[in-house]
Amino acid sequence: MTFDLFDNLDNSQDGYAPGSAPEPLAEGAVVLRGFARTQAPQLLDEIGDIAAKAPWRHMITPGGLGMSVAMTNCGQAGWVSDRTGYRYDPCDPLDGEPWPAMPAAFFDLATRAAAEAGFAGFAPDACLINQYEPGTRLSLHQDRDERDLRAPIVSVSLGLPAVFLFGGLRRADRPARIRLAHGDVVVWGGPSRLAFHGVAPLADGDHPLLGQKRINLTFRKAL
Ligand code: MD3
Ligand code: FE
Repeated sequence: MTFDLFDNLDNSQDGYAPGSAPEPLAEGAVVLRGFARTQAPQLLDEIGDIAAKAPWRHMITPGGLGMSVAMTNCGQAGWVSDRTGYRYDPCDPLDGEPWPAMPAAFFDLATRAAAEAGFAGFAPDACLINQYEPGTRLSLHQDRDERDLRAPIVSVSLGLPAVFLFGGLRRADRPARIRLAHGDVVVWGGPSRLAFHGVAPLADGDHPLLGQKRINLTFRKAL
């Protein structure tokens, strides 16, 4: 007879038990399955407040194409893209106002996750918030607009599950496919910090908290 502490949870949307051991993905990259699950309703409340001030928008790449991911930001700086390039900007270009402050619950979650993964003292000053609907994808890219690449990036997945593509240091390296579900947190640091990565087109689904959406928070030390 075996006992499963998580027998009572409906994992059908998620597939993984919260609080399980950190799962190494690659050098410097660690998955914390379900780490954000209990805070998710509060995070979603805060995201609603942020989007009321700094609305979701589809940014334009320097190549002139609209991104399929809808984005907003909070914190001292926000990631923006337009015809002139990518940058971190202290203000929302839609209204020239500072981005909404990073909620304490966001900062707390990101610093606790980073510490679990060996990055004690991580102090994010920017949080990019990505919203996906079925069909939305994010093509392979590197995150290299941050000043200090020694700081990790912490990502929090909410809502519908996604297939995350995790490649190598060269664009041509064939990416691994990793399922990221509601509440999963990933810390990307060390040699993984400059890995190419992306998100496969989101599959249809219906999440109890988010309906037909996935939201991803990425915490960065940008400045
Ligand atoms: C690996 N977001 O916003 S999060 C991004 O799910 C971004 O919305 C994806 O890539 C999303 O830039 C993926 C996971 C992630 C974020 C940053 C990374 C993985 C990373 C930076 C370096 C290596
Ligand atoms: Fe990225």
